[in-house]
Amino acid sequence: MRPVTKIDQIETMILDIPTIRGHVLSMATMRTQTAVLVKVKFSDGSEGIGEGTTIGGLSYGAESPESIQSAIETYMAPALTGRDGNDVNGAIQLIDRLVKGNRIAKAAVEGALWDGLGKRVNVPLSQLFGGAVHDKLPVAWTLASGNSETDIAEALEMIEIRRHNIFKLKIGKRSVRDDVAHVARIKQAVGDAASVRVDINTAWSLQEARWGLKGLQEAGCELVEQPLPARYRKAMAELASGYEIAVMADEALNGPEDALEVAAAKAADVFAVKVAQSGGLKRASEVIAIGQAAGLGLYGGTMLETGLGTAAALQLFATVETLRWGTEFFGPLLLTDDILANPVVYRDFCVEIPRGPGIGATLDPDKTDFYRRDRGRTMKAVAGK
Ligand code: MUC
Ligand code: MG
Repeated sequence: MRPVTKIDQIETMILDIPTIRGHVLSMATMRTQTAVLVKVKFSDGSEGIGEGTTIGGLSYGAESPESIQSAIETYMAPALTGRDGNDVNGAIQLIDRLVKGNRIAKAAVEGALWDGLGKRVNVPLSQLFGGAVHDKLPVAWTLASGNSETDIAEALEMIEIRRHNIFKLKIGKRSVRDDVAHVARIKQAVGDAASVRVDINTAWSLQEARWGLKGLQEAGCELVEQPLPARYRKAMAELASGYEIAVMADEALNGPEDALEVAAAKAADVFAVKVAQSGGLKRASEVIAIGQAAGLGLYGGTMLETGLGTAAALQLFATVETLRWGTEFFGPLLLTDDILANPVVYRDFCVEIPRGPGIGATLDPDKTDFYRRDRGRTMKAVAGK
C-alpha cells in the first residue's frame, strides 16, 4: 500500500502590489492590490499554492486580507495539518463544519490543495474537474480610471493591440445622469468594435436603477452588473424582467445556496461566478451548475487576483461548456508586476489556459519576497474614496 501523503504545513503571506493606475470603483479607489498567498507543504515534498484576495480592504465584502490570513492560520491550518493531502473533499467538509463564512479564506486553502493534488498526479487542475473544453477564453478589461477621456484612450488602445474588445465600466460613484453620459461616450467611441458593460457594485437604489437601466440600454450598453445591494432580490427581479439589457448578479452570489435563490427569484439573467466569493473551486463549480440548469448566462468573475488565483480560476472555467458572457480574468494586467515565474498569457482578445500540472503556474520567489508585507515595506492597501 502506498503511504498516505499528508498535509505537513500551511503557510500564508500577504503581498501588496501597486496597480498600474488608480482603479476607481463605487466603493473604493485601488492603488495597490493585496493578495493573501497560501502554500501547503505535503509529506512527500510536494507543494500546492492558492490565493485569497478581496478588493478595497473591507469595502467590497466582509473579509479583509488580514481576516483571510488569520482565519487560515488560526482555524484552518491546525485542523488540516496531518490529514490526507489527497482528500480535498474531506478537507472542504471539515472546514465547512469548523468555519462559518470566510469564503475567500476557504477558497485560498482549497485552491492550494487542488494545486498540490494536480501537481502530484501530474495533470492540470482542469482534468480534476472533468477536463478542459477550451484552451483560451474571451477576456474583458475594466475601464475605471475615473476619467472618460482616459478610459476612451485606454479602450481604443486595447482594441488596437487586440488585447480586449469587451469593456466593463465601473460606475455608481457619480449621479446616474453623469454615469449614463460617461457610458454613452465610451460606447460611441468604440462603436461595434467592442461590447460595453457596467458594474455598479451595489451603489444604486431601485429608483436610480430604473433610470440607469433605461439610459444604459439606450446607449448600447449590453449588461449591468449588480446595480442594487446583494439582498435586494425582488428589486433585481423587477429590473431583470423590466428591461432588455442583461442584469448580472455578482455580490448576490456567495455560494450555491445564493445561486439557487437568485435563480429561483429570477433576480438575474447572468451569473458572475467568482471562485473566491463562491467559497472555492468546488463551490464555484456548483454555482456554475445551478446557473446552467436555470438557463442563465455565465461569466467568469474576478476579485482582481494575481496570476496565481487567475490561473486557478482559468483551470475551472476551461471546463465550462458555454460561457456566454466570457470572463474578466485580467487581474495580473492591472498590477505593475507579475508574481508568477510563468505569467498568464493574453493575446487576440483572449486569455490562455495555463498548461502544466495543477494550476499550471509557479511563483517567482524573488517577486513574492519583494512584495510581502512582513518584509517591512509599507504600502497602504486602499487609497480611500
Ligand atoms: C467586481 O465587482 O466585479 C472585477 C473587475 C474589476 O475591475 O473589479 C472587479 C470586482
Ligand atoms: Mg462586480
